[in-house]
Amino acid sequence: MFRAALLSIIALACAVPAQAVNVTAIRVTNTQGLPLQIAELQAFQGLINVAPRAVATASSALFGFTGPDKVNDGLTDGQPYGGGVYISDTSDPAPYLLLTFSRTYNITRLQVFGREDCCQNRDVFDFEFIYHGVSTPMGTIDVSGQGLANTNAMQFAAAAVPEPAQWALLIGGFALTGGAMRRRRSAVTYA
Ligand SMILES: [Ca+2]
Repeated sequence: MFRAALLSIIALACAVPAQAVNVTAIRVTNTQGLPLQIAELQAFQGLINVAPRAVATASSALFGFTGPDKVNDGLTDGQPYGGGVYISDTSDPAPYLLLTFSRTYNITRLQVFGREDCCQNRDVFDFEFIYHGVSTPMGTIDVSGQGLANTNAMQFAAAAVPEPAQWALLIGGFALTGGAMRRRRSAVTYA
């Protein structure tokens, strides 16, 4: 019985990853209700920037400027008139940008590059991590006071995403638990 309980605990520990940094999408808004302007958003899993693997969409785009795909094109250039910055439409009442991944990533670091030519007071961003439709506010990255550095970042603790070997252990744990329970029931039946 003790063994079955222990296996159940191991199975649960493997099955419940800390979901705060497990991400299927990232949503960005402007904290002050100002237009959203982003030169580049980087989302790291370990040392790898996985943001370019996402599809970028937005609530609106300012006519004549570049679209949301500029936020994950791998270029940190912050000059909008050179086509380097995504800017939301100035009449958009609640602009947002969404990076949507085709699989789960374990994001450990966000870094955002702001606009360089002007209006850096707008460069304050709120982030939400979305995991299969469930949204978690992750905090703010303030780039507004960074001057020429034009970038700031936020770090997260790595979470355990079950790897294939862990899933095998998990399934094996359930099988053993089930087997132990069946044996126990059998013993009662035939005593
Ligand atoms: Ca860019």
